[in-house]
Amino acid sequence: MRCSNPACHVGDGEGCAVGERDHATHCPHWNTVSSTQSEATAAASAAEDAYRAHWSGAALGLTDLGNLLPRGRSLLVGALGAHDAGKTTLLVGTYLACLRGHQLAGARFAGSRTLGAWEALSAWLRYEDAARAPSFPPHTPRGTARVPGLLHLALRERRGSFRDVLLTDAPGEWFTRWSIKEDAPEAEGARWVVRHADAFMLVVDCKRLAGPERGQARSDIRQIIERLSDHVAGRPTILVWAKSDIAPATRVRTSISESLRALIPHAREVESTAERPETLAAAVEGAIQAAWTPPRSRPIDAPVLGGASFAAFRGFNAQS
Ligand SMILES: Nc1nc2c(ncn2[C@@H]2O[C@H](COP(=O)(O)OP(=O)(O)OP(=O)(O)O)[C@@H](O)[C@H]2O)c(=O)[nH]1
Ligand SMILES: [Mg+2]
Repeated sequence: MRCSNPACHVGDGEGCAVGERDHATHCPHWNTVSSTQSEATAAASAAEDAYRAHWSGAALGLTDLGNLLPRGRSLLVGALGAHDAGKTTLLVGTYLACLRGHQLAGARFAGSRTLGAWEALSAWLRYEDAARAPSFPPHTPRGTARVPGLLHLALRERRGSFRDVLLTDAPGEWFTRWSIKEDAPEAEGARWVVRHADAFMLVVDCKRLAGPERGQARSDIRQIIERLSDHVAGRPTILVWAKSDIAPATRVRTSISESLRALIPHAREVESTAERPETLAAAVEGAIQAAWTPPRSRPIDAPVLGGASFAAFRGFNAQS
């Protein structure tokens, strides 16, 4: 049985979206369902006196954002890059740094609605026993979703300012497709990220740039930079040289940096490697820091309206 509120998944075993412990009796949305059904659920939930949160801990989708975003300022960091570039590794490294008490952009970890998703990813990196050695998380599945899975970190600064930070964990194939053909149906998720992100991390795979496919890798990266430059419109951008433990040839790196400077001049460059986990969090931190305070709007130019006394009172009259 489902609740009449489309953003509520109480019927799937989660908590009530508006926070009612006994949703069957008190929630106005649930009460719109037939009364015999609600009596049956009321009896069932009376036996279960525990409070359940109205989120599952899995990566967030669009309906979850409707519940989360009204509570305060949020910022969306889009992680762009080809398949296998190292996007998910960057995100997991950031979560693990938060668990160790690391601050991001001067703010402390203050919770997450996607703990289940974070833990599912970071379980791959943890040492359990000798029979199962730690490994990198698996490839992000392409699936059929139209928007990426969003991982959530709530961060609170010492002075009290608070942000819900959403990090996109999208499959690299979306961005490669988008860079080749912007309006391709398979690139819908990439278009969503680029439209909504407050800051971008463009993740570049140093290992691929140093390997036999370096020619193709270089032209793929240039294509993504070029496509992003059409949409970036001044939003903070960080190019992350991921897997920097394997250095590409200097001329390959220089040519990519030159393309970046020509097309997205305000972009910054940082390096990260899983061999030094603190560099993973530092790269993500750079993007969060840059987007923490939204850009100020441009000052309004008050027009000079002539000699009308009302306009003079408003301070618009240059002659008075
Ligand atoms: N040498 C080296 N290899 C790395 C590093 N980080 C990730 N890798 C390797 O790169 C692979 C891909 O990393 P992911 O983080 O899953 O890449 P992704 O960009 O999320 O890939 P998709 O989900 O397929 O788009 C991992 O399985 C590792 O084998 C690093 O810092 N150094
Ligand atoms: Mg991934």
